Amino acid sequence: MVQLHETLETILAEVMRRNAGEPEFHQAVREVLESLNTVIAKRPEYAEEALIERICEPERQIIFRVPWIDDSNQVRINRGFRVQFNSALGPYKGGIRFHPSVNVGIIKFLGFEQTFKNALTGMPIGGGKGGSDFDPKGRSDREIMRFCQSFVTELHRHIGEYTDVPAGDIGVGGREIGYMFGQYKRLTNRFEAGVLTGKGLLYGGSRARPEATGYGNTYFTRAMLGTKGLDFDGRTVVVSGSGNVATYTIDKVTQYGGKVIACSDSNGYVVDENGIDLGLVKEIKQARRQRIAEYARLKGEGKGVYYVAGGSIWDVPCDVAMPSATQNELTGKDARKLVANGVIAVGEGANMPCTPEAISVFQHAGVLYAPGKAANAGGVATSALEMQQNASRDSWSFEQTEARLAAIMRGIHDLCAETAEEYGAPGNYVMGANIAGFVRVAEAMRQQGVI
Ligand code: NDP
Ligand code: 2IT
Repeated sequence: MVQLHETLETILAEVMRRNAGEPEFHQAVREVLESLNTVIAKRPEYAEEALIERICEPERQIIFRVPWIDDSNQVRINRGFRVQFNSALGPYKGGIRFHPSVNVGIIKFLGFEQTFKNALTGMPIGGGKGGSDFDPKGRSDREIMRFCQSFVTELHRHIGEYTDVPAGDIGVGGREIGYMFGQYKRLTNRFEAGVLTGKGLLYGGSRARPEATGYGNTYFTRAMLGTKGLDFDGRTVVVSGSGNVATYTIDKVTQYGGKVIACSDSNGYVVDENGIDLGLVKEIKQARRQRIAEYARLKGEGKGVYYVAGGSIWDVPCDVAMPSATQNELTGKDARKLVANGVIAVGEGANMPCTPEAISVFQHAGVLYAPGKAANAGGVATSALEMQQNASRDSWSFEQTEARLAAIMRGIHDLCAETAEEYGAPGNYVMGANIAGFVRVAEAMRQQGVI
């Protein structure tokens, strides 16, 4: 652990006291504060007027009851959250997560990270995050619809195209956004396309939004490899998860000549030494909504195809690791295993998937490491492009949208690399991303007075 400057240590202690029992939030704040050691030495104005303390305190936190009726007519209760973290750069923007592990600390860490990520994109969006402890697994389509309708019946009064613009995250994809949009429209009597992103193409969605996070991480990781004269071509890659981010990471890595040999879900991982068959993953996950174990069953075990229940996907030797499932899924032990197996780069598709110990292992071993708040920013950046299309009542081609995404990711990569260099930590993308994101948010807040 990096020793914090005295001022920052005091700020962290206060954040931990005020947000007791929220370890993920503490972890996310600590990482950013560690990067600010050099900033406050160089730019002392950023330690004045409680600017850092204000950035660590969400502007607004909403917690609400979500009652709904299941298929057996039983009344169920879940808890809904929206943390509106920071609006210095634009309306709050960030996804909604449906997962039983969701609590206020998880949503807070995600909203905090989102604020800096959104700043890095250069788009006019503030940071927010929401969700529920609702578990969509095994629920019928009708149950999902009723849940989404009830969730938005409360959420609708807090969101809007100029206020707060949610999108998807774990457990929330195109289907759920559709149900939420439909209910928002009924409640407000407004076809307000810009209130949600990740919509279907027929009613204001953007081309390339489903692909954007996975594609974006691939562009970022490729740019990072490029700084050492390396590329994906001929490399073996392991991608954890098999949801939205993982799927389109596999797609783009394969297009660049990489061979993705493993992916996973929360039950276990599948290895296919011939290269993961993406069509089959999509059939299992998007059409049938089944477990990844089905992959090995349908392909037939043997000939380089096998499924491992439980276990760690990071035991599979690879050149590039792209964690794309959830927070803290890659531990220090996993990182040591990856390093021993010769990993050269790690690109985070998920939010905070590597533990602090894992990051430290990679950095000390000289492994190229791209933090999620920079590498996975392509999703939210394309959401901002969706808002732009909605505002101008336009619809861009796939090629045009993807070209904008690629340019934004190149911009984020270069900004992080240059900022790391400027602050005396060349090649350290964690420092680069945290400092560049922080400076943009902090500067906008300074110009707007004590807010
Ligand atoms: P999905 O719901 O589409 O997929 C999530 C995948 O991760 C599933 O395979 C899921 O397995 C697995 N997973 C989820 N929770 C756990 C867990 N606790 N342990 C092990 N595996 C788990 O979500 P996304 O692909 O959208 O999101 C993945 C990550 O990327 C998240 O960290 C999210 O915050 C981040 N992200 C998403 C963006 C987006 O645009 N969607 C943008 C930027 C970041 P199972 O089905 O078994 O639960
Ligand atoms: O973590 C993320 O950046 C997302 N889940 C996407 C947010 C968005 O508003 O598109």
